[in-house]
Amino acid sequence: MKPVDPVITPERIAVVGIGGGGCHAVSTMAKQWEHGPVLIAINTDAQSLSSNQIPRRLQIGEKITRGMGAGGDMEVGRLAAEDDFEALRDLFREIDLVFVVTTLGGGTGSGAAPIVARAAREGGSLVIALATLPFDFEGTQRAALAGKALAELSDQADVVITVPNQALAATAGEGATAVDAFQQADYILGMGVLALWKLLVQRGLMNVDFATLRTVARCSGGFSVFSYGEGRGAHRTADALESALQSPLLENGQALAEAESALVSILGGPDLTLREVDTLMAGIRNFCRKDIHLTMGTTIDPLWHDTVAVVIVASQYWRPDEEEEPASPPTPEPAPAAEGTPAQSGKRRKRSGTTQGQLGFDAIGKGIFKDVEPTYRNGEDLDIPTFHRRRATLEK
Ligand SMILES: Nc1nc2c(ncn2[C@@H]2O[C@H](COP(=O)(O)OP(=O)(O)OP(=O)(O)O)[C@@H](O)[C@H]2O)c(=O)[nH]1
Ligand SMILES: [Mg+2]
Repeated sequence: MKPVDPVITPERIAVVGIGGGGCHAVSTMAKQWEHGPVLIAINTDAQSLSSNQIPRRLQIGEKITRGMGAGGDMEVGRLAAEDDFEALRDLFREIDLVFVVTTLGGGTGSGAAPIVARAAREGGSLVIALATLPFDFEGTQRAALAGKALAELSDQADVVITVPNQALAATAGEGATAVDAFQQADYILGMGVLALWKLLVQRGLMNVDFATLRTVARCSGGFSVFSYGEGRGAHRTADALESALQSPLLENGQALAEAESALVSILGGPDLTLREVDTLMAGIRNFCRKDIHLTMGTTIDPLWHDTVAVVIVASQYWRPDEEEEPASPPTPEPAPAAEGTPAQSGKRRKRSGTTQGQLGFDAIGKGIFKDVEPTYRNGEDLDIPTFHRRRATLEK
């Protein structure tokens, strides 16, 4: 296969951490890769921001929060971002693709991330958000707040990849300490982002160009999940495949089985063989619906010698007929949205069958699991589609 010239450079990609957890995850990414996208930390909390090692940092909402954080109030986070909307827009002037990384459940990430996504989209960037959801033990209030934020974020970003902290922690293994679990969480978030930007900028067996990523992002509905697996040595392909497919992040494969579309990124060293790529793809296809819209790419990096990694982004929908509405003129100082009403962006897509905050889950049945015995775990019927179960617990 002929390598394709990259069409986007790392300087035109930004990874933005928002709020305490988001900034922490992005500072971990800074250690994971050397020559990558522009990394930016955004927070209301001046102290937390000053201890972050990322060179590009933006404190928002100084007037409202006095640098003290949003105190778990997403309205404060939203107002903080709206107050500094111009500064946010400036961040994205030369940027084509923005990864918004945030940990929902607090005030800053939950309130500010949708506004940051809007600032990026109004500047013409494609916006892919990775948003963690609170641990179960954090309680229903945080879960509800995260659900509200998720609905708003999904209205502003092209794609929102939800990553439940509970599932992230489970990938760290049973005996893992809280510190281990957070480190593992940040590592996996970083690998998810890395696998996507590398596809665009680094030559591989098969590259995905920016136009393709844009199409995938815009057609694959608002809600996506992702998983990561890696392997080393003789059984690297089988190990990577198994851990990606069985990941708690994909509900042990079920989210992929239900997905209408998926993007697969394979990372390997120069020793990666076509047979291995073939094995990985066949293994993934076996898990999917027959009519899935599958996009894949492979990145070769000398640093990945003897190692194979696979990232799967599985999306609930594939809607090739999505129409882009013309962008309305940017609004430098948008009026604050009424409570519970996601702010309007200048560039909206028509989402057939789905309106803001009303997710079209009711029409979904058990899909390919409709004829099998129900499987219960932690009180949940695992044969009800993952996307449905997840969103059903998140109130707007
Ligand atoms: N994966 C991960 N999740 C985190 C981390 N820190 C916090 N969280 C999660 O993120 C949620 C929000 O916490 P923060 O990110 O600290 O909140 P914030 O956005 O800074 O908001 P305020 O502190 O209220 O201004 C929590 O409920 C946790 O579920 C982290 O380092 N990694
Ligand atoms: Mg904070």
